[in-house]
Amino acid sequence: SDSEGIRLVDLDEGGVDRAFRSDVLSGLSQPQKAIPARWFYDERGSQLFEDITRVPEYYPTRAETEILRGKGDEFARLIGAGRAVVEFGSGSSVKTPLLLSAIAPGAYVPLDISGEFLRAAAADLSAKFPGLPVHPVEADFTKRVELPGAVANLPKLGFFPGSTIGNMVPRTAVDLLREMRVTLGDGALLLIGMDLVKDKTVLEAAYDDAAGVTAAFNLNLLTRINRELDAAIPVEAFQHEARWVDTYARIEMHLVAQQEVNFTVSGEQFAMKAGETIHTENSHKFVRRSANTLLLAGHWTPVEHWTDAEERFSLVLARA
Ligand code: AVJ
Repeated sequence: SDSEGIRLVDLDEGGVDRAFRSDVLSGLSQPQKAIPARWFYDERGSQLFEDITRVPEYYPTRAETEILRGKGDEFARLIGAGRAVVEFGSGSSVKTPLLLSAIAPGAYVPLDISGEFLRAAAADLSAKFPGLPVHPVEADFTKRVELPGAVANLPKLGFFPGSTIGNMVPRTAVDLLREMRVTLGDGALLLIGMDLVKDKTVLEAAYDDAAGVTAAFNLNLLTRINRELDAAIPVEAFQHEARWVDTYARIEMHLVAQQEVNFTVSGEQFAMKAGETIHTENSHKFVRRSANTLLLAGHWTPVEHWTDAEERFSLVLARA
């Protein structure tokens, strides 16, 4: 592909991901320690996330898939045929084929920061949809993206499933939506997954399953830091916590120190008191109106909301 040989990951002389190290060191230096959720997804973390989508308490993936399976006729009616589907963060998932079968697209453009994921997803989709032009783009979709010339004259449908938008605080989410609006151009549509506010016990269970898969996912971040950033964090001294914070309408995941802990990361020293936490993820939840407000602030006009039968999750269609 055109992007072959371009590295989006900036490694230092020792092979350390500079952005990872700087996010961890600055995040651990704040009064409320915090590490961005994007760093969960090393190989083990990506596997654990896939496992999360199968635990009984974690409903979002099943609910969104139910919508994609059930609303195909309405997607076809409101989206129409011939659009270039631009997927932000190409999942090699079951979701994309469901959308593509419903709407008869003119092209498929998966965007991902990981060339490896990207090529796997592109190969998978090409095999399932022979004749569909597939143009993978290795890109950081949180920034403005230049789409391939081959789709310049096709109207676009942005596809951003999974409620990944919920991992961003509103101001960052709005920035991203505005960049997507510029990337996709006039006449574009956006189909975006947004998880819905619901009973706090259901939400907290979804992020703290009984089998401990989400706990392992959260704790794996510490294991990754130890391996990649020459650190010696005692992982056993931390416990996973998922808490609903109503003011922000979000689930927060934290790693809670069970005792006083002292450790080094890349030669820098850190100390935590018993009960002190590292904030590792936000997962914002929406109601119909808050979803609309976020989209409007992001320069998108809501067109339609679809939910699963239990109204746990929504797919929202918006127009530029
Ligand atoms: C990345 C948005 C799909 O916030 O629900 C799952 C990640 N974290 N369990 C979410 C996640 C803990 C997830 N998404």
